[in-house]
Amino acid sequence: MTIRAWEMRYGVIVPDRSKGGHRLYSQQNIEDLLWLKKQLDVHGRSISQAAQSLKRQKNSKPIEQTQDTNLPQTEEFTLREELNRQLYELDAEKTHSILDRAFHTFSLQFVMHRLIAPFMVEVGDLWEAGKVSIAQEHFMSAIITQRISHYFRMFAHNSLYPKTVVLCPAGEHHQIGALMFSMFLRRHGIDVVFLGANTPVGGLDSLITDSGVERVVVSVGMEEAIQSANELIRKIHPLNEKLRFFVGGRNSNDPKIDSRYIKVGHYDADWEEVISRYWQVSKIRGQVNDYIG
Ligand code: B12
Repeated sequence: MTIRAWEMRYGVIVPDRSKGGHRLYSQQNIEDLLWLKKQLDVHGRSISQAAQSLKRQKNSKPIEQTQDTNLPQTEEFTLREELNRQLYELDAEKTHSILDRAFHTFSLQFVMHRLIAPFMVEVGDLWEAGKVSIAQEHFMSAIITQRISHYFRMFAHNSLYPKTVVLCPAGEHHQIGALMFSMFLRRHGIDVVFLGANTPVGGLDSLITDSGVERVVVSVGMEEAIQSANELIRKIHPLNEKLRFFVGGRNSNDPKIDSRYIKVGHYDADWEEVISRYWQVSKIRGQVNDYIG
């Protein structure tokens, strides 16, 4: 009865029907049900929170095709559950080894978009529901920031690409999304200066004009940060009309955002398109290969 109620009310488990109208549960349906049950029993979440998380996971857009697509989806769930447990055990070593496993099993993009991003959203849900403290959330954010930053240094950059500054404007403390986009640029060989959270406009002008920066990327998660993102473009844009400005993040579609910003979507596929268009990655890569070849 409970399963049917979950199906009716939350629409997350939708079994096929036999000709006679009986429900036919697939292996995936069963795994989803077990996952939901675990969220309730082990993590003390409500069915509506767990169902929302499951829907979000299922609705997340497919990312670039990698070897990952052949791997069992259950490993992704297991890793996320193990990370979830670390919110309560707060064991840094174990958390790092879970992330080690994730990075060894899946590609960097996959770990960032399919594991870390949805997991952090879950952390936010739990925090909002009073089930996770700010200290637990900080613990996870700090470890994840360290891990992404660690990979950041491993990619060489190519000076033919436009040098890029990535920052969160004043009042914006959420920096993991900006770091993920920086990582993505860096992986494509772009020289990124990552300034991180809560960057005031004062002093940026000299950095941007004196160091050959050609692209400025801003992350706007909080509505309150829109004003500082707009102040930034108002002050910096007139210094060099050739500079291009980009905006991403949860509130980047807000109509209050200065229209000179080029909007970048949330997903990997959008990012690919933007960098090939505005950083001309494939074009320059061709030139480099021609040169080397
Ligand atoms: C971690 C966290 C924090 C940490 C951030 C640590 C850090 N170093 O980054 C700290 C403790 C600082 C924090 C503070 C606050 N937080 Co907080 N936080 C979160 C949490 C749990 C996760 C954020 C995160 O990292 N998500 C994962 C990343 C990958 O997702 P993302 O940032 O959305 O990025 C994705 C896209 O948006 C996009 N993206 C993001 N930036 C960019 C940039 C570019 C250029 C591009 C292309 C794409 C892009 O790409 C990413 C992948 O898809 C969220 C929950 C949630 N739903 O996200 C709440 C959440 C965002 N926080 C919230 C709140 C309310 C706060 C506080 C006000 C709490 C308080 N009372 O103090 C403060 C505000 C601080 C501020 N002024 O910015 C709310 C925001 C609600 C709202 N109004 O929008 C959320 C949604 C929690 C909730 N459920 O209520 N938070």
